[in-house]
Amino acid sequence: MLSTTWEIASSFPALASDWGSGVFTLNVHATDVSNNVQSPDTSVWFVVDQTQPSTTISNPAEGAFFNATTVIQNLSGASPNRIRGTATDDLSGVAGVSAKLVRFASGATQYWNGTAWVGTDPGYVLTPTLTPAGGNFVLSTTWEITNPPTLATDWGTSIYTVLVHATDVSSNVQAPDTQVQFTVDAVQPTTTITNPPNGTFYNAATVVSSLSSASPNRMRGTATDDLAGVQSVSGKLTRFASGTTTYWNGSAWVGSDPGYVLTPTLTPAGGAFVLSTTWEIASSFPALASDWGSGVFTLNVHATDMAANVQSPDTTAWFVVDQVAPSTTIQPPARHGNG
Ligand SMILES: [Ca+2]
Ligand SMILES: [Ca+2]
Ligand SMILES: [Ca+2]
Repeated sequence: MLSTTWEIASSFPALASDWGSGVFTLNVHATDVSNNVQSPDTSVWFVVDQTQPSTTISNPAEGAFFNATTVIQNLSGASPNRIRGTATDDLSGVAGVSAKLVRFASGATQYWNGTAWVGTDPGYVLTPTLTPAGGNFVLSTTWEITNPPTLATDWGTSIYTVLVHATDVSSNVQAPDTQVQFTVDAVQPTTTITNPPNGTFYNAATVVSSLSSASPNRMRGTATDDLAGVQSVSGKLTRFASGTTTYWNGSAWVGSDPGYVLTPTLTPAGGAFVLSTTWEIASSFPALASDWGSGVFTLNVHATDMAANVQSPDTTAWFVVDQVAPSTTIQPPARHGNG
């Protein structure tokens, strides 16, 4: 017989656990009826890889906050300012990484399909580029998404989740996905000033009892945010008296603007997703009537949210401190008569 086929029909590794993982070589040779033995052997190599690849997401960080400017700078910019991470495999190599970008807005889940947000899950349509390119025995690579939302208006204001998984050359698919959640907040926080009421007149006693005493008799108000949460409130106190504007620097009135040196305390404390809080200037305020002096005062405050959106313009209240008693004079009665 001059031609035949062969097949290993018994005694092979029967189970995946028999095979294990590794690089295998199969050697065969034939022997003819005259006992000539083929040399060298015919051989093939192949890989059995039973282990999933893995991924990390290095940008954005879990729980990150972005505003309309920083989301573009960090996630929609030139490399490396994109959604990115690493992919690794144990043996056969990283073949590809698949990604999905989801947001939760207005009570609905939406999916980025590469050009728009849609209501139906299009699957893992974001195909990151790999550096180095994936392939046989590429055990470590980085991935980067090149088609995220490109404009701040594309991003909008929402809570987002990036989900990624890698597939290896042996078609093992990572499960579950690696994911991070982050927030894009494009909306400024707001503040109110509840004390002093705008346009209030104080004297030496009432300015101290109303603004420089124990809580709640201090300069105070509220701060609110739409999504990311109130991070801080900043305040400035200005006095106009005798034709001159001066600024409270925390301990004295000075001629050059020191900026927003008053740092109110927040109750509850500011932080992620704290949408409503109250603020109070609890320290470094003018404590005594003599600290206040007399004049027309303006209190400026603004809030900053966790996404670094700064309220603009400030919320302001003006008030008067007048410590001088009015004076009266008695006009002598006019003399009558013909002088
Ligand atoms: Ca593998
Ligand atoms: Ca906000
Ligand atoms: Ca007066």
